[in-house]
Amino acid sequence: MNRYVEEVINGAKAKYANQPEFVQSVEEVLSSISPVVDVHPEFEKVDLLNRMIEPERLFKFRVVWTDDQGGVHTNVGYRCQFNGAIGPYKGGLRFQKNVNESIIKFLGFEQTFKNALTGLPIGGGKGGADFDPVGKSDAEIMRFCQNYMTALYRYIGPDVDVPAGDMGVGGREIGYLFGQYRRLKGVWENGVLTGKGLSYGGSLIRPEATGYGAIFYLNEVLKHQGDTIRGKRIAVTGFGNVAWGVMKKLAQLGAKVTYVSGPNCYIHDEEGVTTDEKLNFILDLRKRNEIDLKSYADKFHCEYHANEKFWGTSDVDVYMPCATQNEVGIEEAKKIVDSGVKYYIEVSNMPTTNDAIELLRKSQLIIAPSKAVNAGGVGVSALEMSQNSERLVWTEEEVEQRLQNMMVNIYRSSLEAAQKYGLGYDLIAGANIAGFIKVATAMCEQGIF
Ligand code: 2IT
Repeated sequence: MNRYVEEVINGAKAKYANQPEFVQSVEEVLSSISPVVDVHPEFEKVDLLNRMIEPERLFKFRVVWTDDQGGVHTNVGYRCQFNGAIGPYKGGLRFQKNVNESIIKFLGFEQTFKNALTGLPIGGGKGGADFDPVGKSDAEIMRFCQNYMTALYRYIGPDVDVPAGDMGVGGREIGYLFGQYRRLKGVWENGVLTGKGLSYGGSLIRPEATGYGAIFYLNEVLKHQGDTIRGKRIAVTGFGNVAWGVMKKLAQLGAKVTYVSGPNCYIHDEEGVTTDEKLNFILDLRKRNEIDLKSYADKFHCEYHANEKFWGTSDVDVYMPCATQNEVGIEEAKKIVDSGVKYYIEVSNMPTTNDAIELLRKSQLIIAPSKAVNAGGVGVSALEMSQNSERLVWTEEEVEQRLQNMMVNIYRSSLEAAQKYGLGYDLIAGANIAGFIKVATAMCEQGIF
């Protein structure tokens, strides 16, 4: 590995030893851009890598809210403006009880390269709170969102920083956040948030975008192998917004999701999650913050396995983790390799630990990285910003066509970057390199700061 790269990784490990997810993402990205740094010694002269792993700004604030019984609760809110070299900071908000600085920073770091890959002018950001939405009433969610926005509104804006949803933040939460921003500012700054409702500036296809984009990307991978999507069986983890989009697009293309897992169970539905009735059932589970799939298995008469994961099953063609970070560690990776399944397509942000990725890479598997595969979500967010700026609304066909072109371009630019550095069909390194070069170039041209 390049000496400067190694020094920066070791420095991050020492300095941020208490931020394991962040250090993991730094090591993953920097180690794969090592061949680029080899041929660009000028990066070290301007200490580009240490600048790149340090967020431009990180807000941490108190969010206090009152529950329906009058009890008072104090949470910690975050917004990380990681890198603004190529556009306003852009990235979602995650409301989940395990949220901390390490998780927000890893997501912001990943987002920086992902956003660069979309080809659109958006910088990297991420935020959230250690607020647990599970079991909260609608009124409690609204009050939490309002108080979160009251703390944050001065520091964001359509040309400054544009949050969106992530885990625990969907259309309902974005509505409350937007309402509070508008109330406080007294201006129609429609593009301050994305993932909005259609009645007040949201984009068609934004809810579906991450999942649809992932399938458009998978389609390119399959084409490269002389394969097609029709008839494919897919195993997904998670049944949130992303997995739902994956299921819906697969059904349209004559393929199907046959395995779905939750945190403590999985179902095996050989007929696939393909009908509107099943897809709506999944949507409804998510709305209710349900974490079990027993009700799905009962209603649609399929296999249900409590306290088990499906890794290792061989009667699928593609594994697509769509749940959360580090869901695939070394044990899961061994089972995936042994299963003989050919494709491992990451969808959720950093679903695989670094040692697991290393193991998967040594096998015959074809692997695609989440920062490319899931970029359609933020990509359509950027299209929502465009529509808000021109105060126009694009048709479903127009947005979907742009999304599809974007995913094909992301796939191609990743592949070209890998080939340029002699790495062959390495979609992981290719995505990191293509995103890195764009951000690095913009930073270098803008001077030292
Ligand atoms: O991880 C992600 O890319 C998102 N949660 C979407 C971010 C966005 O700004 O739409």
